[in-house]
Amino acid sequence: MTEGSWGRGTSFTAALAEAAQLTDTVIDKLIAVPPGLEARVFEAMRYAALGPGKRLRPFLVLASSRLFAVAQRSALQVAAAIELVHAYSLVHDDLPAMDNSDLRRGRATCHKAFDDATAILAGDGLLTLAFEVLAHPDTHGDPGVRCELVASLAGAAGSNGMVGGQMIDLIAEHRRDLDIGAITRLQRLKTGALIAFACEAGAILGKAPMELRMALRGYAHDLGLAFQIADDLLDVEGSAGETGKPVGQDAAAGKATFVSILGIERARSQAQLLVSQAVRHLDLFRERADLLEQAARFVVDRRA
Ligand code: GRG
Repeated sequence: MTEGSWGRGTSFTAALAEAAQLTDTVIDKLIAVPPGLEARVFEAMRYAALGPGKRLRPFLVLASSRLFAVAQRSALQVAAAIELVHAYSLVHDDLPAMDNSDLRRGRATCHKAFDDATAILAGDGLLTLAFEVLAHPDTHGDPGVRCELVASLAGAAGSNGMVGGQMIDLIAEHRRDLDIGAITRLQRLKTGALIAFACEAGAILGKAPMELRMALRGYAHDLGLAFQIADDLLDVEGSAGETGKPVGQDAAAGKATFVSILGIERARSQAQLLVSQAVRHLDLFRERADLLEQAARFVVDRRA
């Protein structure tokens, strides 16, 4: 990014906190509660999008934008858009028809705080708002770039990405015979695709050469899988106090995960291997990618 306080030596923790604060300021303005009866859905959207959370995807958008000197205003619009899509996915994932969870981010899930129908509408509102944001001239002066952002996020979030991954996940709940290849594909779609969009967003905004965009895609691929293995490990080793959501659910449901297939130790070393691989993809950017390197290490060391 061209502005902001991420100078040389900024720690990942400070950068993540700043990304969260800047993105929340944008989202706060985007979801203003109107006076009419429809106010309830806006309140539910705010509850979902502005609740506690790491804002890792916005951070990745800002960090990749920094590599290509993208204007901060542009990067923040995309950071907000991806967080809106992420928030929608969590709201719908928690619904009784899906994971049926009461707890998310250490507090009541959206459908528990409001009701099922409002939560469905809030998810729909968040998803569609994300594309409105990307299509807005504030996001980039070049309509070609805006179109590419819209198409890329739609690809990552839709049935060839997150929605497809969620479908496989729902089917997988009743199948214990999924092998490591099938689980890897499921997770690449369900969580990896959105993470990949976040990492490539800076290259799209900065009209970067394909070689650099591919390097970020490689990084994102390994990062996404490492993130998911860490999530599976937290489900086994973490506590609801740390993660803010119920733990032990995968094992209780007899679901095939990286941990159920590989075991704890091999899953942990596989995650570390993926982090090393992810970092190697950043070689082309040298020290300019230091925050992305720290992010890869954070993803496997996190406790929430
Ligand atoms: C409903 C279409 C649809 C998709 C849902 C993302 C997802 C697909 C489900 C969430 C379930 C889950 C626990 C997935 C594992 C990885 C993941 C996305 C964890 C939550 O992301 P974090 O850790 O959450 O970035 P915070 O709260 O920090 O934003």
